Amino acid sequence: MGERLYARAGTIGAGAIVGVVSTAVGLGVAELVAGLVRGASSPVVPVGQEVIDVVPPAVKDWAIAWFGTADKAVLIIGTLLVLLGVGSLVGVMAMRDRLITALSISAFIGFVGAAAVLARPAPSFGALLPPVVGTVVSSLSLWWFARKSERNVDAAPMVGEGEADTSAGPGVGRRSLVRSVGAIGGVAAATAVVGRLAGRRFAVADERATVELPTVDGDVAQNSSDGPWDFGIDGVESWLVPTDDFYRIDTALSVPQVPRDSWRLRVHGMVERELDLSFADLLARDQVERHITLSCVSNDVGGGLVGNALWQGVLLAPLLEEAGLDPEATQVVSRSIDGWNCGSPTSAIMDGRDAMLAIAMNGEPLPAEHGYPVRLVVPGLYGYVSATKWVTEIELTRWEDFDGYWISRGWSKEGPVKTMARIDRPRSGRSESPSADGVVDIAGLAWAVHRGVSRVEISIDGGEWVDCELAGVPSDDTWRQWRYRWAGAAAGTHDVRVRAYDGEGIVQPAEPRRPAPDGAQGYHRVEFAVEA
Ligand SMILES: Nc1nc2c(c(=O)[nH]1)N[C@H]1C(S)=C(S)[C@@H](COP(=O)(O)O)O[C@H]1N2
Ligand SMILES: [Mo]
Repeated sequence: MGERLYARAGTIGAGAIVGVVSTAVGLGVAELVAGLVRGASSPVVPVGQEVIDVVPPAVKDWAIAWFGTADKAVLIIGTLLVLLGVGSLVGVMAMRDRLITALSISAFIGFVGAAAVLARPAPSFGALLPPVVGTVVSSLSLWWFARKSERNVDAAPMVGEGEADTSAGPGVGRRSLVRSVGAIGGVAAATAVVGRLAGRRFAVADERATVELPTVDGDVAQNSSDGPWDFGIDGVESWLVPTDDFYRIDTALSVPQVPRDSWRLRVHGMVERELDLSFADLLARDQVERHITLSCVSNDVGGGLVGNALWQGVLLAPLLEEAGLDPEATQVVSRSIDGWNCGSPTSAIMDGRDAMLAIAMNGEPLPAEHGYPVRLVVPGLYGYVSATKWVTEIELTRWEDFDGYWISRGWSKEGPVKTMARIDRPRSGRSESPSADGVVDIAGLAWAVHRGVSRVEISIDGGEWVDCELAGVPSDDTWRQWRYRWAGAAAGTHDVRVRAYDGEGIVQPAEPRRPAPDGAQGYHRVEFAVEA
């Protein structure tokens, strides 16, 4: 008889298991619904997304510092664990005669999920289905388990001589419970897997491969200075960063999947005539192709949140002219399908630089993570004030009338890219062996996007600043490789610092600063050893 689990007598374990499995089957069915209905997602995503949008910036910085780019996975797993934790408590209540309370809590959780969906920028009826159906299913499961244990309690006096492993006493017999839990758990897993597989239909990976990029008019290279653009030094990031290696930063917990046939761009606000463009309209316009270095304001000195790519697309300035922009419209606000937004100074967009609506990166349609089908790229501005991915809306307004996503979270409203230099080789803490001719290569990248890099200097072991050799660049909008061939390096430990000058000959500031609120600054310094 000791094998029996007595729910009434405080079998917390059984209640917790019932709660977990009921939560799981709700989530599994929600996943299935999400896989069947376009625009829907597992309720964990909108809830996690709300968490991202409401947590104070300090917490976000902490999460990024601890988990890096795995912060999103950690958030999803955390949300799931919280749900399962609450679910187990609810299960204990349900199995201890507190069914109404249990179902109320479960309904409340469902309500939170639905509210999170409604808080998203484009809520739809379909998107509400996963949390609603999921909650109903998990509540039914709870109710069913509770009834089952009750029935067993009622029946107890009569089944006293039944099989030992079923309900010969109050509560649910162990074997019966295990069987039911197994079955419901199986349903949870199966629905989740089928939902996941079915949901792949909505991914844009396949349709992306069928985009035929229009040909580009004119040359890629502008006012090209002599090559090579890449010295090809081992350990130094390549001048043109392969798309797969390109850094990714955004607040999107699940990458928006925007079919190009459904994509529209609305240009409105302080314009004479609104524009409403389709993807085909965009393809039909004059195409340009430009090398532009994109960088993130959160990048630390020496960090990797920066990259250079070849972007193809349509220049923004002629488009805004066509809409007849009001001269008093001092801000260009761009919005993404996922609700993220930012504002750039109209002056930066219209001053002749190659601000563009990009449709391709390195000769291929944008990958979903980098904004498929269309994103903005503005040379010289950090991404958080310019580079809207999955862009669907451009609104002309006044500078003081709107603050973008990161501005209300404490970041600077203006975000020109600061002059910065990075040492890629030697790596910090590594040792270098001099080449046959006794030379140690010191090399890296420097950028002052849109102003250009005119000079890079290094100082070895606190010595005099010496000029480095610069690679060529096609324009001022890209970063620039630099190198110094250090001859006669003595064996032992050394340190090297680097600094860059922009196109106007202004040296980058020496005083170290953290990224917030307007970008890190200071000289990158690396300690290394030279082998004998
Ligand atoms: N929709 C959307 N676009 C966005 C962001 C975002 O969070 N959501 N982040 C911006 C930031 S902070 C940067 S640095 C760049 C990064 O672009 P990448 O991921 O293609 O490198 O995208 C910008 N565009
Ligand atoms: Mo960024």
